[in-house]
Amino acid sequence: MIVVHGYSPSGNCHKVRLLLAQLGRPCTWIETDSSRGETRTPGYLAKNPNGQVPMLELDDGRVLVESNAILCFLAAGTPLLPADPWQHAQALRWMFFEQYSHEPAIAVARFIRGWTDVDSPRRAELPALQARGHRALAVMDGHLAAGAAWFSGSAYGVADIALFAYTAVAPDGGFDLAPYPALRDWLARVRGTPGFIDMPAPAPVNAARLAATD
Ligand SMILES: N[C@@H](CCC(=O)N[C@@H](CS)C(=O)NCC(=O)O)C(=O)O
Repeated sequence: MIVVHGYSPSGNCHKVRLLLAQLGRPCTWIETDSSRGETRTPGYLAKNPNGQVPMLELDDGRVLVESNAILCFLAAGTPLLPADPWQHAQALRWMFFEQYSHEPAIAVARFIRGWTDVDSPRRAELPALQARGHRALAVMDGHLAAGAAWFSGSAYGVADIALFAYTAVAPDGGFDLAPYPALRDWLARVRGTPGFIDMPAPAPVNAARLAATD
């Protein structure tokens, strides 16, 4: 059976869990708390020298890292990864956008608010991250407001899963989604797709920090 090393409250890891659930594929989930250094042990680094989750391990010992590469691998040959080259490229376009323009701002703002001390110097990064994250959210909202229903080409798929992960929890990073009605409608559409599962809640200590106002 497929093994996923993942940290449950991580959006990057939840992408993999959500896709597997929607494909109806069971997995063995090995909880690996990246916030406690569990991805930096010698044993883990031997498999993934980049020291991050998620990491997929196949029965034959092959290992795949990078959440969006994992999504493409698992969804290959299914309707969740378009076969048509143009539609396929649209999905990739949004997955690259997610990793460069979206996740580094929105996920990092959420991490700083929920996983660092309230007096951490990293909190000074929040205004710039929030400005960058709002630019990404506005780009997404504009795509949807122009008439697109999804980000994975013409149907729901891997790019929607990739973008959903941290957009759904963007309020944790201090992002108000009220100015983005098309984005909020899309979040609801994703939640309505067959087999959808929500991301597990963070530990109480992290949830309490996320709930506090800055
Ligand atoms: N580009 C990577 C990012 C993965 C990532 O940032 N993982 C975080 C958890 S969300 C992690 O493992 N951080 C631990 C570390 O970097 O030490 C992906 O999409 O898989």
